[in-house]
Amino acid sequence: MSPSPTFPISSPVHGSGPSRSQFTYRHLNLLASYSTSSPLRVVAHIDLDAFYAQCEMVRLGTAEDQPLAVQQWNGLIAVNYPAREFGIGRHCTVADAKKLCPQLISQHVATWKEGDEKWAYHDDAASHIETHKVSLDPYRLESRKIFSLIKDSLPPNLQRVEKASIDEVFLDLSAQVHSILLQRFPDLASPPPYDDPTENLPAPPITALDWKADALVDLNDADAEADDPDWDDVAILIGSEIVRDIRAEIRRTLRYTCSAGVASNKMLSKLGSGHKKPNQQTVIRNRAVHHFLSDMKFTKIRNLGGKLGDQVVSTFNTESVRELLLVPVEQMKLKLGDDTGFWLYNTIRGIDSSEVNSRTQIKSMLSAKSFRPSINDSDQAIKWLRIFTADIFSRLVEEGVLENRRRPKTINLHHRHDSQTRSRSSTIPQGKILDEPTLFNLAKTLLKQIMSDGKVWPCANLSLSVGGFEDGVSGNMGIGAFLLRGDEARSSNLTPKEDSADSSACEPPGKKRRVDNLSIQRFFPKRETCLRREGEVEERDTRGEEQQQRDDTRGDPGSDSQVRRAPITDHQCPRCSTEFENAEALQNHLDWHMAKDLQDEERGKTTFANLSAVPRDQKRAPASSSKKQSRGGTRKLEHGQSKLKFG
Ligand code: TTP
Ligand code: CA
Ligand code: CA
Repeated sequence: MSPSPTFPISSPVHGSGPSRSQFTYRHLNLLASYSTSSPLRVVAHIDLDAFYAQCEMVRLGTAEDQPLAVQQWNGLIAVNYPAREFGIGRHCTVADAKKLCPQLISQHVATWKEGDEKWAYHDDAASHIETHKVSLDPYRLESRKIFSLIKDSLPPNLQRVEKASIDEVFLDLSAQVHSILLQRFPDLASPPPYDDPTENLPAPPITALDWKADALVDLNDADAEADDPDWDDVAILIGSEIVRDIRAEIRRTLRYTCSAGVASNKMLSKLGSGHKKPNQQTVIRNRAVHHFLSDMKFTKIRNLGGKLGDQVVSTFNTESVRELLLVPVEQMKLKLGDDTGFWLYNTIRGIDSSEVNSRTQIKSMLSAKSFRPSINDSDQAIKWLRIFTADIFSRLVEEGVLENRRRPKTINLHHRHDSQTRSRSSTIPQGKILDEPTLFNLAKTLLKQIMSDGKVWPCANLSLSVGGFEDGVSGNMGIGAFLLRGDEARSSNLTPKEDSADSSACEPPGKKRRVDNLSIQRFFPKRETCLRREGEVEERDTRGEEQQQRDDTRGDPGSDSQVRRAPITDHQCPRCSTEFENAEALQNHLDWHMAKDLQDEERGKTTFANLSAVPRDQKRAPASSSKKQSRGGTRKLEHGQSKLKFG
């Protein structure tokens, strides 16, 4: 077989190389089925550069080199790269940033204004924190466009895309890479010698790969570079070509730049996307993993930034991967427990078998506001409930509530007065289209319930959430069918997705591993742990939202109170490790957890106790809000959105 023209030999390497690959036919076959145990696996992570700032640049049509930051009240939540050159970062106040760069455009995020029916960009928002609430809808909308474009650029039958937050996705490219490998190297499709899948593959008929402009993570050992490429290198190269094309398409069509990492698993690909920014992609070949990781602080690794990371630092008295690599697995298990020790031992060696999970549907949505000063009567509270319901409803529309694709079953109102927190929840009547007035009325009823409970004013925080999402009528049965069939449609079609055909495409990792990992859940944000719980699909669905909510909390919606500044270490959520600027922001966030706990609690029940009070000290939490479907453009809130001049 001659070298494929798609693999131009950029720098021929000496030596004839081994005639057999170190990989087997079985490894190749596993690639086609997204098996996490294939050593040829290819996973990419794409993260938008300075995302909110780019959204504003695109919307406002600013020049590429114009310094711009996104402002929330008097702080900054996103800073574009031209502005970063002036030393401006999230830690800056608007005033400080303007001193550093007088020509900086500081665009305030869109807000819902008390009494308004729709969010908008208000010039005076910064000085009206008491009557405005931040809306991230503009960014969610752009996020969805990007996500759809990514999905559309992949072959429909060979894609696995996980939306990991408002501005990032993981792609498992394994099956697509497998199919391209077979096209380019047809010999690979031949049966293995003796029909034995454990036979080694022939070596790739190439001696050097053309990585174009990719940032290749170096090898520390020059000899390792001299070794001819094996199939894992070729697979990652193909993955990297796919990612380069996707990034070019995002740039061409939507005008955003993003950075990407291409590697053999999620952990490494995420480290890769952050390695060189902006607008670059980093490839971490298997042969480079050791060198790449050993130079790193392990606190940069996913899941090791928070509480677990702190524990590891204090246990082993180092932040360095290189030093931690010297610790034997037995000692890690002894000090951290069997499961955590084993997990850490693998992680710092670049081993991560978590799946890319394309079913990140949201399970709850939350809209909340902390009041400073507190609000004092029900009229004020009701004005906010109107905003919350409009906010949630617009997200429900995007989630397909009008077509009954998905709808929530429960609504929860959470109220804080002094240190006392009260919650009420209720079921959302099924069998008819869920509209905004229905939600608003339910919210008002919940408020009345809370008010009948005793002294409730002044109120420092209100949050409204909906949850218990179920899949609705699917396929071509749209809204008309639902209107006609009502309860009948609901009872026959509201089946959980677990039963749907594609759930089997996301086989969870082996049961043993999931059980093994249970005991390390306490260290991780819910989004990480949920993969390993029972009730796989339900829990897994939370991940996207959790991350989204973390975005939300940082950018605002959840708490609406503080802009997160970095670095922050004092106010970390003990439950999900998110860090906050001060105790109040953390308290708001904990309140949010509690609201979510209540929802989770409710989710477990088949029927709800009618509007019952729920005690405060419940534990556990997921999150809210996120989206993935691209939208049609004709529904009510679409028009609201179209006020924006994106692109
Ligand atoms: P990030 O991806 O963390 O950062 P970024 O996209 O602004 O910059 P980078 O090029 O380094 O990736 O966050 C995505 C968006 O989430 C960010 O644009 C704004 C929002 N966000 C906050 O609102 N507050 C925060 O503290 C962080 C970290 C992000
Ligand atoms: Ca980003
Ligand atoms: Ca990000």
